[in-house]
Amino acid sequence: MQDTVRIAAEKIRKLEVQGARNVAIAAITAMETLAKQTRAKTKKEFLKELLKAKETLFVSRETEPLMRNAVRLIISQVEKSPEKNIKKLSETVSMASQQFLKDLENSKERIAEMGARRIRNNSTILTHCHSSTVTYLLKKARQDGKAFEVICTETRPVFQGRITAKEMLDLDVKTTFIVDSATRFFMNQVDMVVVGADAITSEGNVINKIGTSMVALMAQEARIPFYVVSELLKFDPATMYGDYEKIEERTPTAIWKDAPKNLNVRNPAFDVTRRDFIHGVICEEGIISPHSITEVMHRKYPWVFK
Ligand code: RUB
Repeated sequence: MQDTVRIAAEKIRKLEVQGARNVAIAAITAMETLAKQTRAKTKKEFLKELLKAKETLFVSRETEPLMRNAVRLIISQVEKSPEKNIKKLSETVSMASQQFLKDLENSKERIAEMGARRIRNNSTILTHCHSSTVTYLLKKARQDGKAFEVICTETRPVFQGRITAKEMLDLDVKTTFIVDSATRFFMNQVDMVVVGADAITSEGNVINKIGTSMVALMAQEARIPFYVVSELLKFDPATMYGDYEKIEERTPTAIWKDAPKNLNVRNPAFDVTRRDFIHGVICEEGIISPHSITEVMHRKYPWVFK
């Protein structure tokens, strides 16, 4: 029964599923399938299965609070339910999963709508890595008739920038592809930087693909607005209570396959951009200051803190 979850977790771990949204969607879908296929006889057994799945999914990628918030919410619905019938409890999982996915989709639409208004006609936008939320926003801006150019960083070592570049070309957007280290060279040709997020802390700092904080630093130096485009549920409540967001470190062979023996090759997947570098967070509640993130979360998603 846990096979579905194990397969999903493996795909997430191996980066066959990429980007925080897609990771969360894959995890939610796996939980729903697990609940549908369950052979549990009692609520206790059913919950045990769900908690085991949670453990497997959580270790697949460490820096993914959207997935963790989703899985925690789904399990809490079962815990709270007075129902003992397994079929009914399985339906509870389905309903919670479908609702979460629907809300996630609505957030994406709202983010794109508001964010697209910030894209100026004939401007140049720089983005780092591949964020499906960012590319959807750019697609919306295009559909709204805005003309703009995009500069994509290649995003070593996995080259997610290539996904972004291809998506932009499909939208007929003039696109320039650069190595990560050329970002400063091009920064003075840019009107705005937009990046996605994997995690947002209680202090309003943002964790995104490695190199994002460097791009933010360069944007600040050049006085270019730097926006984070993110669903609020990438907020990690654990950071509120003292925990640091864990930064996933990936295999060194992704950087240098046959590196000399004794060479210390490090491959952190994400870094932290301090809130002071962030012009605004474009989220489903509007374009907000990173300073207000905890307050907004308390208002919009109080269950996250429970
Ligand atoms: C992807 C990445 C993306 C965020 C946001 O890293 O850092 O910017 O996950 O993406 P990786 P989205 O490729 O290592 O998963 O907006 O699609 O959630």
